[in-house]
This record gives sequence, C-alpha cells and structure tokens, in this order.
Amino acid sequence: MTEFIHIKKIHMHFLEMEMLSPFVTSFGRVTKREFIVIEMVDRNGKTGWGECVAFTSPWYTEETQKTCYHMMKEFFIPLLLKTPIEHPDDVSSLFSFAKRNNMAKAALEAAVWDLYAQQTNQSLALALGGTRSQIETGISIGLQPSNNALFKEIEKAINIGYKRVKIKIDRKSDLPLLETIRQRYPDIPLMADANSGYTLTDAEHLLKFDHLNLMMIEQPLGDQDIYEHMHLQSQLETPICLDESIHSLEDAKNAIRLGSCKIINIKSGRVGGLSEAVRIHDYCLKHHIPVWCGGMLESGIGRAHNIALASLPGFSIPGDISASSRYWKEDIIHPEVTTQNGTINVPLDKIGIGYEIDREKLKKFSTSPIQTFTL
Ligand code: OSB
Ligand code: MG
Repeated sequence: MTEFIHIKKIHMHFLEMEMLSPFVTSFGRVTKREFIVIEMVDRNGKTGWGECVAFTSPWYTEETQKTCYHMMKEFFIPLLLKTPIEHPDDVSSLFSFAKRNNMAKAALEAAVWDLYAQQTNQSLALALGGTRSQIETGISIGLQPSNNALFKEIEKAINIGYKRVKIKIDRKSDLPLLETIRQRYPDIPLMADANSGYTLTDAEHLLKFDHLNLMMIEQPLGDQDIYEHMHLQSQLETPICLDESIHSLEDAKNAIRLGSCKIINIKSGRVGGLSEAVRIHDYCLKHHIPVWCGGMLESGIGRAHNIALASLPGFSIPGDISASSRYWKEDIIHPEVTTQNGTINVPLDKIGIGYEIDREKLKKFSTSPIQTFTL
C-alpha cells in the first residue's frame, strides 16, 4: 500500500535563461527562455520538481508562461493543496474540469510524479514504466541564416553522434535545401519539421519529398488538423509525424484510426502531463505506431522528465532530447545532461528525477521573488 501524497507547499521560481544560440522556426525566434519552475513539498518534507514549458508568446500553442501562472495560481494549485493524491494519474482527473491549459496542468503534475517516485523509492523512469537504461537521441536544428551555417550544424551533430538530425523547413526553401543535404549526407537519419507551414494544396509539392528517404515529415499541415493529414498521408510515402495536432489520447486515437500519421511526437506539456503521455504511448505501442519524445527547449528539469519518459519501450525513435550544453552555458541541474555517442544514460538507480537541482543557479536565473502557495 502506498500512502497518499499530501502537498503542503508549492513554490514557484520565475526564471529566464539565455540560449547559447537563438532557436528559430517559421513562427519566431527564441533567444531567451522564460520558465516557471515548480518546487512542490509534501508533508514528509520531500520535494518534487516540475517545469512549465510554455513560451513567452503563444506561437506554438495557445498557452504562455503568464496564462500558465494564472491557471496554476487560480485553479490548479488550490485544488492540489486540498486534495490528497493517491497516484499521479489522479491529477489529470482532478484537473479535467478545466479545458486544455495542458502546459499549466503538466508543470504541476510533473512535480507530483517526482514526489510519487520518491515516495515509492524508485526512479521516475521506473515509476512511469520505463525499461531502458540508455536512450538514443537526436537533435533539432532551427532555421539557419544560410545553407553553410546549416551544413555546419549538421556536421557538428553528426560528429557528436546524434542518432537523428531534424531540420526545420518552410515553403520558401524546402526541396532544394533537402536535396542538397541528401547529396552531401546520403545516409544520415534525416527528418524535416514543418511546424504547420503547408496546406493541403501543397500536396503535389510535398510528394516530391518522397525520394529523399526522410524518416518522416513532422506536422506539415494545420496545428488543429487531423482530417487533412489523412488525405496527405494517403498520397505520401514519407511517414507523417504529428506534433501540434496531438493534445490528448483522444487526438492520438483519431489520428491513428484515420491514418493521418504513422508516427507521433509525444510532449508531456502539450498533452497535459506525463500520465496522458504514457497513455498515448501505451495506445501507440499496442497499435504499432512508433513514438518519440519531442522537446520544448527545456531546462534540465524538463529534460530530466523527458529522459524518464523516453525510457518507455514504445519510444523507438530517437527524440529531441539533446545535451544541456546544446542549449545552455550552465544548466540548473547537477549533473548536466550529457550524451555519449548520441545516447543518454537514464538514471534508473536514482530516486525521483535522478538529478540534483542547483539552487545557486535557480537563484542566479531568477527574475522575480519566489512565490509560495499554502492552504
Ligand atoms: O516543433 O518540435 C517542435 C522547439 C520549440 C517548439 C516546438 C518545437 C521545437 C523543436 C526543438 O523542434 C525541440 C528541442 O530541441 O527541445
Ligand atoms: Mg515539431
């Protein structure tokens, strides 16, 4: 019998971390990453950690750090403080009265998962059902100012040993660019992320990607769409992977039943938490749909949760979980996340997320005083 988790205190840390280099997509440019870090203390004095992965502006989903702050403070935290939690899966039911706001929900649920893993004396990875002690990982390269800059980034990634290279594409410079990359690097595991840059009228154009031997094309059509992706996938050889369109298990089921994609990118923040991420994983595994763990330019805390999630058996494609040093001069966890020839060790034998939080760094990157919530 596990005991209930009684949450006594929730501290919010407000951070801003400068990225080593700006991350550019067709929607915008991230140069500084703003985060709310959740520090959750239970009645035994144990501390669980979570990170809110929303951006400063709503370009990727409708949420922002400020909307998440509002939702957590006004709705989710008061509920958590007065409701004993038997299992982290209960958090999504507790929050289900509120529509969407998935990243706000996920930030708090992640800290509950960390507490639960500690209470049951195991690593977060094992608590989630992870089976791997090492995960293979890839890299996501943002839009670059020139082709040469992009080739340099690709070469760097290959030399480091990343198992998969993802580049961002837009309608302006997709096909010639991909063709050039393929000529230079005929065999690298390559994929392209369109972040919804196309419409169904581009189908004929996208068919020309089929000879490029891409592992997949990620989210070519609208960020709300599942139906049109079905039409596109029925014409394309290249597997479609959905990212933005998948907010829940229900979305994943619909996409798979319609044949709208052959692969799914799972991000716990986008789907409202690790529990929903695991449910999507389980469904995909059962239906032979490979999944991989996406990234949100996380600090070490979110990265640690991603590593734990990616240790589940259905994560059969290298994800967007790169080393801390790819994004940050200094990370807020210890040790930092490192890769060895494109793999990351899962801290299966540690308790909880398996990384220490560096409080000095938390303080260093804080932009305003800690806020504490109690009953
Ligand atoms: O579309 O997967 C995406 C970053 C921010 C928002 C959306 C996406 C991305 C990435 C990079 O591709 C992921 C990462 O390296 O953390
Ligand atoms: Mg994507």
